[in-house]
Amino acid sequence: MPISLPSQSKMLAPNFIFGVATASFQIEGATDADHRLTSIWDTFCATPGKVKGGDNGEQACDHYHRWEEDIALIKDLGVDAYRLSIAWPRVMNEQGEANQAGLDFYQRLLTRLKAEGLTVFVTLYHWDLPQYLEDKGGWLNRETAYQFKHYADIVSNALGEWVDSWATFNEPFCAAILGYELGIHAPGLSKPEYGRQAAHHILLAHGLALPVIRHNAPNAQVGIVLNMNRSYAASEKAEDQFACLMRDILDNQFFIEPLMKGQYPQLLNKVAPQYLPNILPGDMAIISQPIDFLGMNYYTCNHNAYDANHLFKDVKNAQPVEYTDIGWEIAPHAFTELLVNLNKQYRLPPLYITENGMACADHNIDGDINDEQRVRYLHSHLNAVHHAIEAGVDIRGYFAWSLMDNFEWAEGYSKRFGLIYVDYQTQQRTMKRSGHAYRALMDSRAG
Ligand code: IFM
Repeated sequence: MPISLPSQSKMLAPNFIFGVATASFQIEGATDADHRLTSIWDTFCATPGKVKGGDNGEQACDHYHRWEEDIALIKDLGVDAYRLSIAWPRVMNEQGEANQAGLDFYQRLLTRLKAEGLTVFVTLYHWDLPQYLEDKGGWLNRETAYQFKHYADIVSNALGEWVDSWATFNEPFCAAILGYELGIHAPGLSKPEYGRQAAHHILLAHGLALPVIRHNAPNAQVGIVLNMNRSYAASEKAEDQFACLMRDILDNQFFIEPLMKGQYPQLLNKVAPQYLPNILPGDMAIISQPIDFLGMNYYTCNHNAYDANHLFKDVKNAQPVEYTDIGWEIAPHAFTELLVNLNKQYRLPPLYITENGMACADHNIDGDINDEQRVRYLHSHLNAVHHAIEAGVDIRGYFAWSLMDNFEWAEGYSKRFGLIYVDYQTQQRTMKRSGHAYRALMDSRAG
């Protein structure tokens, strides 16, 4: 089955950007190279029971040494753009000075990406906080937001020449809530008030860094990447409708509303004030400065029933539906609805779909990785984006997650999201059927 779009789709126009995405800790490996500092994910991986199979990022896809081969693979896919992240622990030392050896790696990488004619999207923070900052409180410490501003200054100064688009953060929800409220990601803390305070400091860090990046890289666009799932109620019952509303508020609106409107969802004051962080005067104005784009990562939807202790609890869709290998419901219609609803709620800047994809239990059988389910997923979700554009949402690009299989956080290497299969024993890369199908879609645009 091919991945196709209606022939009149705006997504086939030359100015719509197609790309693939990765993140530093998930692919780079080489955790000891060139004076790299320890990150919170190194520590988390080394803590027994935190990551499936005891996996860690020491080797990952060895991209730190194989980046030339990986750029050739990006070119093979025929895409316009590549989205990557910078590892903070590689490019700074504990004194807060630049680590030139780490910056050199990214300079080589970015120079080649530009020489290959690719548009470069860089994320400054995709979860690998230096451990020494966590030891001082991490994102619970307001000072970390100022450290991030300094880091953004150093990196945008050193690398600005090659970067077309800067995102300050990837998925503040995951960094803050999974890391500090639910304890399932690094640093593994779990208190409701921690998650929201960490989120506030991350959003503050975003706002503090914006003018700095704009100053250092005036020709690039600057924004932030949020992840969102469409929330549904488990039933028509008022209490389940309320649960759904709270899920949407706590997971989605809590992150977008401060950016777009300079406030946290007002309903929290009434029904769940324990989820409101400490805010200092002026913070919300810093957070809500205009951005050039909003990145949106979408994978799935959720269904919610009322729970007296936690306001909502996840339930399975009562309808027979398809799930991915990581257990996420496949719901392309929810993707369109999410985008259209956000567009009604907010005056959004241009959007990029900065991640979308699925985990499949892939097997390499004599060089053929038959991931037809992923091909169907990409087809249906790209068409969901098309429908959102038709409904008036300003979407400028789409990045498949991910270029290649990689370290899937608490799932270790057990879940594969790549368009390219990675054999972790040999580090051999093999294009999956989804990669070939994505390439064919790219080719279909030519002329
Ligand atoms: O692998 C992650 C990525 O790092 C952030 N967004 C979701 C992906 C799949 O879980």
